[in-house]
Amino acid sequence: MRQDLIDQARAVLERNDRGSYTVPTHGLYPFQWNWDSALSALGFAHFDEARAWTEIETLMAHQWEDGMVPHIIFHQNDDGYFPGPDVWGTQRDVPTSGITQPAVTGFAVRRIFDRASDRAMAERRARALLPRIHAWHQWFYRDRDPAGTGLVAILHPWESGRDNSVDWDDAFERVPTDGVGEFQRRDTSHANPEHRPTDEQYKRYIWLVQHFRSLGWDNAKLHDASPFQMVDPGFNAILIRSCSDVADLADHLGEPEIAEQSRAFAAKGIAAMEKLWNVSLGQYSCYDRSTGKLIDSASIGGLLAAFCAIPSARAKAIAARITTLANAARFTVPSHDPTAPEFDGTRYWRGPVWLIVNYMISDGMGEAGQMSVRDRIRDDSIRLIEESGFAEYYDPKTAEPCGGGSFTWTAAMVIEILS
Ligand code: 9WN
Repeated sequence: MRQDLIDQARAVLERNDRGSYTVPTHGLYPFQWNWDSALSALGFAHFDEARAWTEIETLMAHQWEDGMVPHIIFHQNDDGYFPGPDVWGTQRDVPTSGITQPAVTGFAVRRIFDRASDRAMAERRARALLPRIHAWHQWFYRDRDPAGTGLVAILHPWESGRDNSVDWDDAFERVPTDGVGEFQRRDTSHANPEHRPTDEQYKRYIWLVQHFRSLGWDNAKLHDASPFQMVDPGFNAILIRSCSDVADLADHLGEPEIAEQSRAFAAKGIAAMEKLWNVSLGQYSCYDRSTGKLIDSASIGGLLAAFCAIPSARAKAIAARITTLANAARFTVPSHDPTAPEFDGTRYWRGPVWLIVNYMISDGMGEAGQMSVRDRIRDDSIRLIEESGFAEYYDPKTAEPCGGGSFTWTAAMVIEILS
């Protein structure tokens, strides 16, 4: 049965493989996405190590000169997705978006490196990737943390990867919609509109894109000019974990300067995470840098914090929180607390379970010695696949498959968990 699931997962990866990159799923997302690629490479590595390295190399080949790695690379024309390259207007030879996504690549490279059977290839390819990934991390701490707090801000919900999370609702009230004009969404013709963000949210997503475009996508200006500046614990935890992994890799590959700076980024970030602890929720939560306030939103972003080396008392509290959430839903970990009024079990990041986030949280729980929670998350993830196939996300109460089907990173996580 389990080998059967691994074989099915491999077929999903192969179907979405475009040679040197994979699409998240045919139709809905016809280009290369940043954190999808890094996490999908983990799945490829189990049956084709060279292909896994290529996935990450293709992503990093489109890094901007300032170090930023864009969230979408538009390798070929396809009008099945909105907003396309003409809306972004980033003026690059191979068009890309102008914002970034969670920096999970450092973690993925280290994991693929550690497990590689072809050691010579792994050394060669990791060595070439290391300075590029480090330059991305330097970009984050320079341009997204200009005051040197130790934590970086996202400037667009798409950067978090959790597009319509409840976390952004209040801040989004301050993002205007004037001047946006008419546009035609394409996502709602591929997926059930009830599973997707609302039109009102889309107008604000596009306003931010137009605003940043009017500033020439100059990353030295965007942070201060953005009405949306959000410090997301999950996003920061992923970056911190990647910095720690890059530090270890750099030690191994004889790059002491990269190791030292990466370790300093991680140490400062972990200390600063403490400011995001939300006593009333008993978990981490987002901090709105524009208003200077912690946001009382019980989302999975605050649990994903466990992906980096938070203090053991915090990891224990998160384990307890996940256990409580598990009692309110059949499948852990819902992307929003099922007892909260904003919870919506099928609408994207406002309730559904996502396997990639499950994987990262369970990994963090394992590192923290919280084995029963780790195993519960992994078991629930596989039960979801058995009941509902390789969907983009799932209703945590009913297991209803939501969003796109035959989803690459979902399949990659199944191979990771079962191999
Ligand atoms: C915008 C590709 C991406 C994921 C994100 C997910 C969704 C895009 C969209 O799909 O976002 O980037 O158009 O909805 O929220 O996490 O990387 O799978």
